Amino acid sequence: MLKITIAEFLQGVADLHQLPKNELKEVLFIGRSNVGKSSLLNKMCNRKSLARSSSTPGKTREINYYIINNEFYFVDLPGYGYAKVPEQMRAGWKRLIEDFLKRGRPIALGMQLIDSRQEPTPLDLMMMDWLEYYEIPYLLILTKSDKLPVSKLSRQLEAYRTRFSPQLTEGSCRGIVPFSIVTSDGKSELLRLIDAHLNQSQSQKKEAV
Ligand SMILES: Nc1nc2c(ncn2[C@@H]2O[C@H](COP(=O)(O)OP(=O)(O)OP(=O)(O)O)[C@@H](O)[C@H]2O)c(=O)[nH]1
Ligand SMILES: [Mg+2]
Repeated sequence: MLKITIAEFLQGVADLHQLPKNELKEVLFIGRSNVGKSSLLNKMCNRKSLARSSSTPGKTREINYYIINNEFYFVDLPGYGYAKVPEQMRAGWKRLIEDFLKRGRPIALGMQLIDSRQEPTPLDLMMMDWLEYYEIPYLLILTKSDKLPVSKLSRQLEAYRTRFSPQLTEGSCRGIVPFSIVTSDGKSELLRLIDAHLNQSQSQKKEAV
């Protein structure tokens, strides 16, 4: 299983010209503001505040690159869907993410985070459509699983599996994993899945347009 021994913040990217030039594989953290992206990243690295996690939604504005084990990147994408963000900024977010995905970077895995207590938002579904379109393998991660009673969580998981069964069977979705920073639910499974995708060849990936 993957063991994360070194994790360092590399850089924040606001303009895509600043993207790292080397070819290290990338694992993306995607989701709306406050869903738990930075918390998940910290938990995977056993660090308290490597990625700033805050109770002020919408704080992460840049694409934040972390270099892991000097081997691959964790890429924390800016959160979306925060109601108080001005329209202009929302359009900027959309352009940044879409341009980023279009570049055909060596993305080993996308991690699409959704709050386990909620339904996917229209922007979550749009992100999943983009991941499908670019044939980027991804996981749905149901965050904050500690906030649901076990029976409700398993019902929710079943509902997600049913709803997204086309993506799971014919698309790029590689699994649905409940996760919690409180109970560590899902942590070892995620480490295993990240490891597996980092070691998979890129050959089946569609060429970016
Ligand atoms: N109970 C519980 N709280 C969590 C969990 N994961 C995150 N949180 C809390 O949710 C809040 C938001 O977490 P962040 O990790 O900052 O969310 P984010 O997706 O990085 O948000 P932005 O950077 O604004 O896009 C924080 O107060 C976290 O402590 C979890 O598994 N369980
Ligand atoms: Mg964050």
